[in-house]
Amino acid sequence: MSTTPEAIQANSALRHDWSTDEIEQLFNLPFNDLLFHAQQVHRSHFDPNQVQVSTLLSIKTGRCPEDCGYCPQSVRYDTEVENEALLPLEEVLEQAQAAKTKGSSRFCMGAAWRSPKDSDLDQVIEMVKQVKALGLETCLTLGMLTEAQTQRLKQAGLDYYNHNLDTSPEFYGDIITTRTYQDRLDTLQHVRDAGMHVCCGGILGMGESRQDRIGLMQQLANQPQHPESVPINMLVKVEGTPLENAEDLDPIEFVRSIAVARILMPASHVRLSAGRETMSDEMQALCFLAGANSIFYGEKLLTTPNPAADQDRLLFKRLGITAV
Ligand code: SAM
Ligand code: DTB
Ligand code: SF4
Repeated sequence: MSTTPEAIQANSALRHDWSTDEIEQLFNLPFNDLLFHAQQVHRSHFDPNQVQVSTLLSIKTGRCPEDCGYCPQSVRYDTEVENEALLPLEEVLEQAQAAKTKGSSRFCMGAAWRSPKDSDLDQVIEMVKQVKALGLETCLTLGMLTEAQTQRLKQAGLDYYNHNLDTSPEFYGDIITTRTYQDRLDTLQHVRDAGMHVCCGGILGMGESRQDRIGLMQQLANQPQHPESVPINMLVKVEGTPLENAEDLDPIEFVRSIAVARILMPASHVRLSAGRETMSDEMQALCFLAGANSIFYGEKLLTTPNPAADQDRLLFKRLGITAV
């Protein structure tokens, strides 16, 4: 594959027709060529020294009926997660204010539901309105949504909805059996139709093959519109889940995947999401060089640890990165 400036310019247009062969060719580039290509695409759409920061809060934790093989919150696995009912509004607002004070621009609220009940949604909508009123962007991840529910969330002013495809259609059934790939695509369509921004990505390091990583990237890039936000998670191996002993993914392959996501979805924020706790500073720096320009900020993801905010501030300082 050519890496001349002209070829890169042509390739950096927003495309929705990526073939698996083309994506494979990107993955197969010499590492330096791939990163150079990704960095050029990145620079044509973003300030390369700015990284968006979001903070996560689990607003309802554990006892989820789904069987996602990576997830510590599934009721089917014996993990150490402490179950918690829907948090009171005041507590959510306190956490949101703290996130804002620490420099987060987006507040993402996650619930361990297969899909929300309409009565749950009433309470969540109040959270969205009030978090927005603090001057933060809002994001929710609550599981599957109906068309009517997405309309209600849009009316409440929700900015982003996170719903991941997680992996390729072929590998998906090895990880989750309680909802289909098509169910996920349907929810994404409802979110898009309601006019909200889509946050959609996946997890690497679940024992999937290179071909599955290619399949995931293809699914993400070939949606009618690229997700505005693309979280790439490295599996956090949690004791008690079926994937607790999954084989480590080669970090270089992870960086390659970030670079491919950047090239395929040039104008999207690619988020270096779960799994940073076990990544070296050098690996994270390579991910930023490959085009990652968003992270989760704060000590905790939903239930698992994330690097301390101080540690991230120091890393950004060493790299000359500004949090936005
Ligand atoms: N229950 C909702 C759902 O599944 O859509 C929302 C919350 S769920 C925890 C959000 C996402 O977190 C999942 O789609 C998955 O991609 C990611 N996730 C969950 N457990 C993870 C783990 N152990 N490592 C990496 N990512 C994980
Ligand atoms: C996403 O792709 N990653 C975040 C967010 N979307 C909701 C969640 C990561 C969860 C990691 C496991 C945990 O902390 O429970
Ligand atoms: Fe439930 Fe979401 Fe965890 Fe799946 S990923 S078990 S749907 S909380």
